[in-house]
Amino acid sequence: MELIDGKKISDDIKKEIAATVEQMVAEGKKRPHLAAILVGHDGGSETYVAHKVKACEQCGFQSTLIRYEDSVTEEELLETIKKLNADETLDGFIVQLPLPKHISEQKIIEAIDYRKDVDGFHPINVGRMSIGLPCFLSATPAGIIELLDRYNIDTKGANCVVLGRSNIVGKPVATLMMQKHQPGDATVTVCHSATKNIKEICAQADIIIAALGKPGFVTADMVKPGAVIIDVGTTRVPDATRKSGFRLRGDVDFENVASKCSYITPVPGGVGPMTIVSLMKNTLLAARHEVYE
Ligand code: L34
Repeated sequence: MELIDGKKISDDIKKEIAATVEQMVAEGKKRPHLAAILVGHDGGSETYVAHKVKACEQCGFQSTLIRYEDSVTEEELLETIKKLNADETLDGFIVQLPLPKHISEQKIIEAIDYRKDVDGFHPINVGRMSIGLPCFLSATPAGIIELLDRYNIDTKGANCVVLGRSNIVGKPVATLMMQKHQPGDATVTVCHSATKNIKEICAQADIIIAALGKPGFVTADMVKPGAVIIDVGTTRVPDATRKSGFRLRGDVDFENVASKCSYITPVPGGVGPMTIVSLMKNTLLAARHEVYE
């Protein structure tokens, strides 16, 4: 079994990006600039956005964090998005999800100018991705593809089972895994809460991408010997032995699955850091106008 080291790969990529940025600055160009809108104080969102701000620093980007309380109205957010769309100093921005129930996430996503949508959540980017056109790829799926690529994992013709059908991970990663080139070219099955025989389907898989948010869901009996396991879950579970009071658990029963597979991503240190670095890659692409005018 080989551990897929997302932390190391993401550090390598950040260095590559930083070198490119210094070259841009030496040529008199401005530093890439990313803004993030964070609503409320969800522990996970606070951590992820803090990681994004820190990654901007490491890449030599300018960053702006805009915070609102949970009580912010949809109108206020839409107004801010309008300003960010028009702000020429800004290359891209994101609105960290989830949002409070009284705000329509879809309405917010669709208000973002797709040329600044470095999350790749706008229907134009999603649609372009699904037919293989240049676009901003959403960060978690792009990070997973990058890991498979950097570890030279052969995906052509592989049976790939995706667990979960969310718009931000399950659906797009399934789309990318079936695209007609490496990494991709896989036979993809998407399983979700209504799937029958989920254990049997997983047991046939050469690659399992688990993105359901159910800690320890993928158990050893569901894993074919030699399979590749990508664990997207990062659920906070109570842990009295930790200072924070919780620890992170993936969707895979790592202790029992690890010895059975060929490659596995740890939690933390697997897909999470790749999500952050994929956002940095998109921001660089936006600053260099490499996807859209
Ligand atoms: N708009 N909302 C928007 N864009 C995104 O790309 C996200 N996502 C998901 C949730 N909402 C979003 C993230 O940023 C998930 N996500 C994310 C980002 C980073 C990490 C995990 C999820 C991450 O860094 N995980 C670390 C551990 C972090 C910790 O200590 O809690 C890891 O090593 O897995």
